[in-house]
Amino acid sequence: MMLNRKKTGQAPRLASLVALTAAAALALTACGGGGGGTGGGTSPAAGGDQKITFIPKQLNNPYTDVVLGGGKKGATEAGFASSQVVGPLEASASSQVSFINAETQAGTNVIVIAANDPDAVCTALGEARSAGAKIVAFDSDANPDCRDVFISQVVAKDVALIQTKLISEQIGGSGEIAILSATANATNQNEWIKFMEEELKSNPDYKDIKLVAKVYGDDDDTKSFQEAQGLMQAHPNLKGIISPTTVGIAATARYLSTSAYKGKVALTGLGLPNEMRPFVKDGTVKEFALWDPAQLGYIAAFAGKALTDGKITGAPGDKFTAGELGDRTVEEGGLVIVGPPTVFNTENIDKYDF
Ligand code: RAM
Repeated sequence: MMLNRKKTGQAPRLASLVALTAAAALALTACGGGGGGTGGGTSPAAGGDQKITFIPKQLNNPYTDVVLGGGKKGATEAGFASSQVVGPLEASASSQVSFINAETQAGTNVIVIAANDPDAVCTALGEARSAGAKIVAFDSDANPDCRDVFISQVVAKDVALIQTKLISEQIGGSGEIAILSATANATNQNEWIKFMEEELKSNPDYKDIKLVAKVYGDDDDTKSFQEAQGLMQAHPNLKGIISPTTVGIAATARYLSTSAYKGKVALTGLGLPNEMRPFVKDGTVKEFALWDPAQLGYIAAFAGKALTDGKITGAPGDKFTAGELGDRTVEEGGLVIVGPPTVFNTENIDKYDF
């Protein structure tokens, strides 16, 4: 079953997820001032006294809000006594360390983290583990030595291949392209970019496509907008941009939509349907992709529960049940894959509400 909140009204049990997501967003906004902090509050006890804390890359990111909506729902259903969200306001490499340390001090049973840098969080995560915490990485992996499992939204290579295919289709198979990414340290974006570069080099279908620049908007809306503007100035022959981050693609679409490049320079990547809808409808963007972010948080909570209950250790072949999303198996490298990405375009975008 998908956690997709399709507007057609299927999946009634999940109808409340939108509300949960909105609640998480509000809680995060409320705690957003003053350089980050705790957010999300605590959920009512659902048995036991186990605590789970989610540490996203950053709090002020609409994608994060959807992920955490699913996380909160999963934490309650999995039976955690409390769940909370803490984290930095910007996604810099070491910005999560103090939050991890505070969870270690608090005796939190499960820390779920989207690492801003695979190594910068390692010492702190190691200390949390020594104190008894289980570590679930999600969205953006920590160094595998520092966590128990990684809940990966998609097979990394698949999401890279979709983006190269979409850009190739949109620029007619030839011309200059650029990548506008999140932070330069982000584990997830860097892995996708590595696969994209390999594919561009090795697939004969892409022999006439030239990657001329990689720039980083740091998952900051203003910086991403400026980087998009800068790309167009520096590369007047640019035919397309891939932005494998929801923040980057939305900011780039906003820039292109009011520029002379609208409809001429292609833009694809990973975006939230709700943010991208106006740009698909006004012709700035033809097609882009994403998975259902709520599923990521939801499955991470169940994986955390299975770990802290000693039902799994994160070894390949370990199985656990992720509520209504069913059974999941831990793969090689401690990976749990959430599901395939969906491609959104003018035909289907109105069916999705996240
Ligand atoms: C941004 C973040 C996140 C990534 C999505 C696609 O919101 O960088 O980590 O998974 O984009």
